[in-house]
Amino acid sequence: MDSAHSDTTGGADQLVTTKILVAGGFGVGKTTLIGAISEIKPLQTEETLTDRGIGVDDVAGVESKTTTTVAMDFGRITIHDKLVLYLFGTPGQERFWFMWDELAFGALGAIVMADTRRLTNCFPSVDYFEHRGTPFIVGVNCFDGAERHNPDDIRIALDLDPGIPVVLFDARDRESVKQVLITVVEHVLGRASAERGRGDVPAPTT
Ligand SMILES: Nc1nc2c(ncn2[C@@H]2O[C@H](COP(=O)(O)OP(=O)(O)OP(=O)(O)O)[C@@H](O)[C@H]2O)c(=O)[nH]1
Ligand SMILES: [Mg+2]
Repeated sequence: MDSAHSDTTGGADQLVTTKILVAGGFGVGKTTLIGAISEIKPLQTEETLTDRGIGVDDVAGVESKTTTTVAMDFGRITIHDKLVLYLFGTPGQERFWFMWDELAFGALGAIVMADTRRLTNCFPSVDYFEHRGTPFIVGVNCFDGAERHNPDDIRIALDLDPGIPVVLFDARDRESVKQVLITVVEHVLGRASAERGRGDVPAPTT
């Protein structure tokens, strides 16, 4: 696992900073999530969707969407006085996927966002993190009017490992997003401690 940009090796009193990626298909709500939770004005790289995207950009389900992320989103959230998360949102459209490697560098964990109306759109993100070995969770953004599904059914539909958390949430709601972030941090820590237990990675030095 690549952790060059995250510091989780500090002692109990040290501030730990962690980079978390927010990924998922076009229009699933990545920019919305970071905007809802960031304590700083989020960096956004939105460009207007124009007629040239007709036939290329699938806006089904998010017809009111007028802009798209062309590079990245960035935000920051202090979970508690010892833990700060830096959030990096990926661009959802396939023509910008070449940027994912750069954005993923140093990330300790990821949230793959899904929309049950367009579930297959999150497959490339799931594949990407599985191949990279980056711990990830799936956050199902519950759009108004979208059918609700049980997280276990979604896990089966996505063919996920049983240990990967699947949570339902609302990307516009700060408290709901905070729960998702806590879930991803706990998942990252749980996986790191399981790997240490197997002797795959050394215990952190204090
Ligand atoms: N009803 C509802 N609308 C949402 C929700 N989350 C996002 N939206 C809307 O859905 C659209 C998509 O949101 P974005 O946050 O731009 O999606 P994105 O994943 O960043 O999109 P790209 O970067 O273009 O891939 C926007 O119009 C949001 O206002 C949600 O939970 N419920
Ligand atoms: Mg976006």
